[in-house]
Amino acid sequence: MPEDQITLWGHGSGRAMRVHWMLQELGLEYDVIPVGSRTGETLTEDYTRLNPKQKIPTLQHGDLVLTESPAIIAYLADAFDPPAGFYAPRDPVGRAKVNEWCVFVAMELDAHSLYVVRRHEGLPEIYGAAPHAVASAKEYYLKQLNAVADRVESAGTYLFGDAFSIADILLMTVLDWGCNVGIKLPSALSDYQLRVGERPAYQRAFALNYTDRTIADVR
Ligand SMILES: N[C@@H](CCC(=O)N[C@@H](CS)C(=O)NCC(=O)O)C(=O)O
Repeated sequence: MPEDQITLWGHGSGRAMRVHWMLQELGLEYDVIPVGSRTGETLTEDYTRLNPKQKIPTLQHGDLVLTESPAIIAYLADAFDPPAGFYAPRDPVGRAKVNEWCVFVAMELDAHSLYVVRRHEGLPEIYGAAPHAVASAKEYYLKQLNAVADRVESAGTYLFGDAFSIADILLMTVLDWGCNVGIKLPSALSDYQLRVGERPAYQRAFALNYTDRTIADVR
């Protein structure tokens, strides 16, 4: 594969949306292989060779193959020059603070909260119905969101003030996801969601990622 070629495997999910969005923010050209989750397309021999976890998204950049949406967008922020207004610090403290928010969103809001809802409310036939776990995961998500609402109110437009970052990409995808499973956001975060949703790169990525849905459908 040419060393600068970028290929994104995956569409139709919030995790794939993160990568589409970051690529759009950076204005990069890329090929999309529209592999969907739970379609059987992640289970083929070819795809499993690329991503043994049989999940989307997967990014190829030249010879590099990368999985895990937070790691992929962090790589892209490092590998390419950020556009004006995009906060991609190169110093250890700046990177650590962005990373702190990224890990918080990926662990507390995604893995420990919404993914529990997804598994035990959305896919009971695979993971088993667990109404208590679902109720507690939703409650936990809302509790953790309070910390985010405080930050957004004091920081300004984005998590890091006027500058947009990969932490906002992750946060926005879990806010959309929370709305999609019927969780009402605190007003500071629904304002943030409307504001961030105005970004042209978000809208382009949304159209590419969710070919069968509009933004209104996920909110
Ligand atoms: N931690 C991974 C999660 C990837 C993931 O779970 N992807 C889902 C779609 S959002 C998937 O491919 N599911 C297919 C399956 O579990 O069979 C990431 O953030 O990239």
